[in-house]
Amino acid sequence: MVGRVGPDTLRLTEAHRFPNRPVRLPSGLHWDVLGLYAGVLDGLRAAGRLARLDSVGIDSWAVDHGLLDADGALLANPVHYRDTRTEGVPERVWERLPPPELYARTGLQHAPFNTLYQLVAARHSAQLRAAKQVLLIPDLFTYWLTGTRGTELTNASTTQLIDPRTRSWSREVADRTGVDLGLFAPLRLPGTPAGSLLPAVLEETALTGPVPVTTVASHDTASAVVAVPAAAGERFAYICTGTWSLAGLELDSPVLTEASRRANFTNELGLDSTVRYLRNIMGLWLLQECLRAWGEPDAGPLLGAAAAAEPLRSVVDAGDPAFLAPGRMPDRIAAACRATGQPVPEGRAAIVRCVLDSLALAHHRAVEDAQRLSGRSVDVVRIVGGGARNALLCRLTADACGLPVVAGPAEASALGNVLVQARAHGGTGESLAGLRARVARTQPLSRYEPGGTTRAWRAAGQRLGLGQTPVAV
Ligand code: LRH
Repeated sequence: MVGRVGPDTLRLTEAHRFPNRPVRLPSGLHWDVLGLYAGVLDGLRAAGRLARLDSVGIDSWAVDHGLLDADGALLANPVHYRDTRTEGVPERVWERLPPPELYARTGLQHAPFNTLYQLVAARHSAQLRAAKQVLLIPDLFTYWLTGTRGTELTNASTTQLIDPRTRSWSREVADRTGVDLGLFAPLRLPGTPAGSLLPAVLEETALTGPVPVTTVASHDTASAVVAVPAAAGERFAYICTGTWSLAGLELDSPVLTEASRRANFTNELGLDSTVRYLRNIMGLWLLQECLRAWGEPDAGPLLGAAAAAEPLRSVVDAGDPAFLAPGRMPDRIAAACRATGQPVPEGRAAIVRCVLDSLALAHHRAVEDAQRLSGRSVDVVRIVGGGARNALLCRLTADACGLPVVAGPAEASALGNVLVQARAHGGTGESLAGLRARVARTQPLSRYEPGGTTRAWRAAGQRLGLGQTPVAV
């Protein structure tokens, strides 16, 4: 994406888009990280044809990482967080550090894919033994582009090795779980320089140097939250919808209570001392995997048919890790409906409706729980990310939450990314509220008023036994 940021402009132009196709090897599910890097180089080349680049910034999904050897070479293709190698690992970690203490120290949700569990799972592997450095995915790309190594803070906060109170590594957690913090490169803050494109990169991309690379909020969700177009002082919840739905509040300090742990809320770090207090919900992954199972039909007509389908006939728990791994999604949804004594959705439109109703229900529960657990109430729900384009999902979320939903921008991560770069280079020291005001002034937004009552949604939650806050380990 090429971003143009001026006093009254904030514009993205898509320079290049490429697929991100995980590859299953006998050894597990991997990212094709060289293929992705080739896509980044193609993107830079295409971007250079559109504009002179003042800065480059990289964000990606969280938790995953590459291992480098003593020469700085990548030891293997990074493992995908949807791989099953961490099965049974959290239980081993908890023998040394019980879940309540782990949460009190890191504030991180329990997810089997947290970097901590991945590193413990790999403990006896030849690769980890040979590794001299762990670089999170955006930091790995930054390293290849610039030759410099760092660990960006917002993404580091998803490792389960950061203390959200000190916004620094938790030596205690690392020592007690046997993780070597020396493997991580020094922490870097969004907005700080990360070097400039190497001569070989300039040559490969036909760019003219120097091109600075700027550390952004490199966790895609952190960048997306930067671009939530809330007004200063507004009481808002946000839902970043894409492959995942990340639903919660922006706070200025973490909530580390036992109730919060049991509700599986996470305290990830955001720009400028903020905390992203949120819950991970399976998100549009459920729909993407159904479409994949059906041979990738056009989603438009299916969503149209889903809008006309019977509402709330069957719902599934969109927070259930049973939906994490790829494959056979329509069958797994049918099985979940059967297991909860609900009708199995028949036909594609009914399945899509079940997915969207289930997501809206999970959004409602997350927004409600976040308010209760943090003691902060909200007047509006802001939906950003790809799901902001899904009118049915936005309308259902407004209905389920009983609150107005303001949807947009869809490309929130890219906007948050370029805004942090622009602030760093403009030297204006603009506040987060100021960055958001730019988004609000320049990006088209849609508003959805809630319809009906939230009673039907509560009843649907009860069908899943979700009347109460779910209890995580
Ligand atoms: C979304 C995301 C999310 C993480 C998950 C692994 O892309 O970064 O915030 O929990 O990927």
